[in-house]
Amino acid sequence: MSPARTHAVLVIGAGFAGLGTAIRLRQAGVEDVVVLERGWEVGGTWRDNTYPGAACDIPSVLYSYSFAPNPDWSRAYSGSAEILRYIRHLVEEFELRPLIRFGADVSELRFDDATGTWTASTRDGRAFTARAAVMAPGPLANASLPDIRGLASYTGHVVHSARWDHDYDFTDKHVAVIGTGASAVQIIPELVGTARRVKVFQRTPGWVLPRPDFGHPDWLRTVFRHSRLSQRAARLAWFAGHEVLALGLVWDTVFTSAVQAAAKVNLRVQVRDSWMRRQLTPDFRAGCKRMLMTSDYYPALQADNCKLITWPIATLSPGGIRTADGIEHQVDAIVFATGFDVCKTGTPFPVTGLDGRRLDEEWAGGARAYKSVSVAGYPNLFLTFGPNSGPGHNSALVYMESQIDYAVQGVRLILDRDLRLLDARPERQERFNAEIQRRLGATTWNSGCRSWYLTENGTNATMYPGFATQYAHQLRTLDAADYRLAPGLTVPAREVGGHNDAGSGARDSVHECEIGRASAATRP
Ligand code: N01
Repeated sequence: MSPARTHAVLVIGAGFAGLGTAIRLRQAGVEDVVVLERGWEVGGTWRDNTYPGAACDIPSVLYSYSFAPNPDWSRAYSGSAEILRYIRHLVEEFELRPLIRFGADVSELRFDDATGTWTASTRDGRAFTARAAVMAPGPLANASLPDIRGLASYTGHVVHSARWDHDYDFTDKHVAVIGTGASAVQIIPELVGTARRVKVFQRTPGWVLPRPDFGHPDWLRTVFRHSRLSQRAARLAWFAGHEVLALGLVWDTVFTSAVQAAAKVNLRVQVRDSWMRRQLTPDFRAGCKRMLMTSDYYPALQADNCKLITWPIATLSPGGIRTADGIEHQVDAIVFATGFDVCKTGTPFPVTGLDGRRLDEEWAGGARAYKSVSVAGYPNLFLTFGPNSGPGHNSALVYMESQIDYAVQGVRLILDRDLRLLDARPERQERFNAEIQRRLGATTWNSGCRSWYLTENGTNATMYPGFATQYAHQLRTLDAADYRLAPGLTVPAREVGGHNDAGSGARDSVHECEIGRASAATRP
C-alpha cells in the first residue's frame, strides 16, 4: 500500500517520550508530525502498569517535563493514575490528539536511500512516510513472562504486573507473587491487604531504602500554582539530591558502601527476625540492580498472612508452585512481577537503514548508537532511550528531555537544509561507544549481578555511566560535524508537510555532499 504523502516527522509511540517529542517539535515550528501508537490510548508504560500500588519511585516534580510543570501533584511520589492524568493533560494542553494514529502497531521501519525518507508499515496494512523518524516505543513496553517449567500446566489465574487483571478479585484468595523487583515491592503490600494469604517467591533480594513520600499540602500547591520559580526550585533541589546519589549508585565507591550501610540499618529497624534479615540481605553492590524505594514492603512481608519463600522454583504444577525443597504451594493465582523483555540486542520491529542494513543484525552483539540517539547507517532516525541512555539514580524524564531536544535539532537541520541524509559518522560512534564501555567498567551495574541492564554475555547496552548533568550536557548541542550530510531531495518540497522558519539550534558547521546519492552511499 503506498503512503498518502510525506510528513515531516514520524514519531513511534505515544508514551511520555513520543508525546514530549511531538510537543517539542511543534514548539520548534515543525507542525507536520504523525504519532503512531499501537494501543488505543496514550500513556505507554503508565497506561499499562495499573497494578495496585503502582507509583513512581522518583518525585513527581522531577518525573515530569520541565516545559510542562504541574503545580497540582497531590504528593511527592505520585501514583500511576495521577501520572497518567498528567500525560493525558499534556495531550489536551498541547492539542496533540489530532496527530496521533491509534491502533498503528508498527511492524517495520524502512529507509529509502533515494528519497531520504522513512516509511513505517503497520500491522493493519497502513504505511506512513516522513523525512525523519523518532523511535519512542519505550524500553519497558513488553511484559516478560519467564519460561518457567510447567507454566502451561498451571490451572489457576495468571496475572502479570504490567497487564493487571482488574476483573479478578484477590479478596480471600491464596496468591503467589514471583519476583521481588521494583514492581513487586509495590504490589505485595497491596495484596497482603486484600488476599487471604500471599507467598512471595524471591530469587534475589534487593537493596531497600525508605521512600520519603509525603502529601503536598494545599499551601504548597498554591505556591507552586502562583510561582513557577518555586516549582523550578523544588525540581532543582530534587534533581541535585538525586545527582549526589550517583556517587554511590552509579560508581562502586565508598558511597556505595554508605548506601548499603543505610539500607542495612533500614532492614534492621524494619525486620525483627534475624533469619529473615539474612534472607533479605543482598549479596551484590547497591546500585547494581535498581535500588528499591519503599517503606511498606518489609512490614508487608512480616504480616501474618504473608510468607517469604527463598527456595528456588522447581516447576509450576496444575495447583500451584513446587519449590526445590519438594514443597507444593497451592495457590489460586500467580502474580508474575517478573519485569520486561527489554530490547538490548535487537529492535522492537525490523528497522532497515542505508543499503538495506538491518539494525537488529548490527545490534546482535549489543546495541550501540552515537550519544544514544543516532545510529550510523540509519540516517534521519532518532532514538529515545536508545543504547546507554538509562539512569540509575535520577529521573528518566531528565534524560528524555535531552534526547528529545537533541532530536528536534536534528530534525530542524534536515528540514532547514533540505537534507536527504543526516547520518552519524561511524568512526565517532565507535569512539563514543569505546569510551562508554570503558567508563562502564567502573560502575556498579558491571560489578557482578544479574539484571535487565545486561545482555546474556554481560554487555551493558542500557545504562549511561555518569551524572544526568553530563548526559544532558553532551546532548545540548547537535554538532553537524558529527554527522555525514547529503543534500538534495527527491521528495518535492511542496509534498512535505509544513514547518516554519524557527532556527535549528544545531551547531553550524555543516559539511555537505559527503555521501553520494542513493546507491553510492556506502557502509562505514
Ligand atoms: O522487573 P525487574 P520490575 N524465576 O526485572 C524476578 C521500572 N519500574 O517490573 O532479580 C523467579 O526489576 C527477578 O529476579 P532476579 C524500573 O526501571 C519503575 O520489578 O532476576 N524470579 C526480579 O526479582 C525497574 O528496574 C518503577 O533474580 C524471576 C523480578 O522478577 C523496571 O521497571 C516501578 C524469574 C523482576 O524484576 C523493572 O521492574 C516499577 C524467574 N524465572 C518498575 N524471572 C518506578 O517507580 C524474573 N524473576 C519508576
